Amino acid sequence: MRIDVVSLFPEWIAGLREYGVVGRGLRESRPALNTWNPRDRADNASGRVDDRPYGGGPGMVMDAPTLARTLDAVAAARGDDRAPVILLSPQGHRFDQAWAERLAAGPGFVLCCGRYEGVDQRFIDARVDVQLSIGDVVLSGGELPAMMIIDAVARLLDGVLGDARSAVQDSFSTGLLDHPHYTRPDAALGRAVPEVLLSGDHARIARWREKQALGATWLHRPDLLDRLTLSAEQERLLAEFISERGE
Ligand code: 4FV
Repeated sequence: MRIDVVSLFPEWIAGLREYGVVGRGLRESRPALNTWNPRDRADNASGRVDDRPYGGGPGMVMDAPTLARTLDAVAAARGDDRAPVILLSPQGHRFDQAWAERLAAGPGFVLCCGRYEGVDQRFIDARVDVQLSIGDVVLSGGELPAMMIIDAVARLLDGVLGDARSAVQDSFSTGLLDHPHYTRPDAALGRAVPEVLLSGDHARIARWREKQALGATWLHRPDLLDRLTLSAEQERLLAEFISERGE
């Protein structure tokens, strides 16, 4: 897989290679990461890539021709222009685990990071396939959302996570929030580890974890439960969790 990122701060994006399991994956081209600075294709000596908004108003807008020239260079380098072009913007679809799995299953993609007030609408209309948002918040640029997407996708690729089971058992991959996690020491902050986790009975442990994941989702993200059809066993576990809470 190959990911290309268009950003005025390519070194910031490239910094992903330095950290953690995703950094190691990127160093091993899992996925291959390439960055492109639109300034390199500005049509003026000062490397200007933005201008004042037509119709007036505050701030600046990134111009369409410079971004389009940059995408032309990306397509030439990729040897194909079929990779989806994704603009990070508050107007986009909400990025989630399903999007991460969808993108991880594909040949790769191009991420465009806006800055200033945004990009000229004609670039979006002519060259952007999909807009993605990390949430209803206004950031100063698309770089952080782009890095989130690279991280979420890379960790789904074979060989990136130490133990592939981690990704499978991730929150949201099951549609549920994750169960609680414990590690040594077995007494910490005046609290013990749930006995079942010390039992060595893997069936009981799996059942306890499923119940906790259902319970946590019921407590903190009931909207996720609405999207799921629980099995009879899951319904029983959730009812048990709720009754044990004395609710
Ligand atoms: C954003 C978001 C976001 C808006 C104008 C960049 C900024 C500036 N991107 N999810 N929320 N982008 O706030 O993806 O150009």
